[in-house]
Amino acid sequence: MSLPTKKFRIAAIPGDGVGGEVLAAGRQVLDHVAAQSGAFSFEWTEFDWGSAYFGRTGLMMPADGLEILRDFDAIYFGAVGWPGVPDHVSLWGLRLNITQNFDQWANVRPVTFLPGVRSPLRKADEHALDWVVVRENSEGEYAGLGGRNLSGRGPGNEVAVQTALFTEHGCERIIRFAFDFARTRPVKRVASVTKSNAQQYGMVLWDEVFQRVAQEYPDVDSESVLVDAMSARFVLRPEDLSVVVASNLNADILSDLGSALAGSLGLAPSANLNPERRFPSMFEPVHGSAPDIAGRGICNPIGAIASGALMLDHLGRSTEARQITRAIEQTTAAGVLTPDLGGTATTDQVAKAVLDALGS
Ligand code: GGG
Repeated sequence: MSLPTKKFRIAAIPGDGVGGEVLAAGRQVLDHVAAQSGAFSFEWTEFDWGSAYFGRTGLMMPADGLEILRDFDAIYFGAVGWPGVPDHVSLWGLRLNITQNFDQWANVRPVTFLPGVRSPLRKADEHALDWVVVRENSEGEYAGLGGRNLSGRGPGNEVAVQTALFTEHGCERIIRFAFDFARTRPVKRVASVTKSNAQQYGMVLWDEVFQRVAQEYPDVDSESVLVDAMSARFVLRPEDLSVVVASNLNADILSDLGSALAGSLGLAPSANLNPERRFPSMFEPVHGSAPDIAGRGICNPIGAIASGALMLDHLGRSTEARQITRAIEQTTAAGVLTPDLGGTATTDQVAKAVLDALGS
């Protein structure tokens, strides 16, 4: 007697630009491993939300979009941002609308060093670099607090305020998440990144919470580093990093730097997690919509495919997640690389190489 197949209901939101191209590649790979396993399948529902939808409706997603998404097992997201729609309108209207309202407070961004990919780091070949940026994803500098026209004095004298919000609860949960995550990794070490010498309220609170929580994890090494020093360390002395935890803005910047150092932003996957599982979590490549290459079939699908692996892990299919990771490694090791990595392969050729590596 065969066991019933588990069906995962996934909302796919390609969004803008290359989002559709990379998500199509990722879905092919996910459907392939599901069919291979025979134990589960995906039921995809695609939503055409994004900047074109905005052009038609004045909204990036429908007013009841969150209600629609709420019952899915996960969200697979492409990219957001397109010329003609101000970036803050598209970002807040779609991606941040979802992450904030579904309390996806932990953004996990592995920095993926792959065989066959040339890194600008001098030491990249000498050390098996492996670090993960854990980004606070609900408050900090992206709390959406502030205002414009505060002086009331009109053009030329405008005053704007952008407030960063740090709550003890928000700091503590992401810092605990980082320590718990470090415990699952070969190198049990957490570096906390702030700019608390200059940002003397919120980031000092963050540092204090970090010192307190660190005492509960004597088996995990910990250190506090200023963001400017950490940026230099990413480039000059990255070999002793494991988990790097930082506020919304700092981690956003550091994870882009990390993936550029790993060879390309196109490689970087991410998971926006609601760890309590009250809401669906969202999986997306770190890169944006890349209008300059959209529609040309040459964008790198690896960030999206690897985000699919993170989604599988979240859904309890870690064996298949690892299979995808290995297939990606075989693909880059074989030199099947898109132009951002110095190669000539198309998006489809990379996806096909990953499928071939997975076998039939
Ligand atoms: N797939 C990620 C994406 O579309 N990012 C666009 C962006 O500007 N994101 C800003 C952020 O990560 O907060």
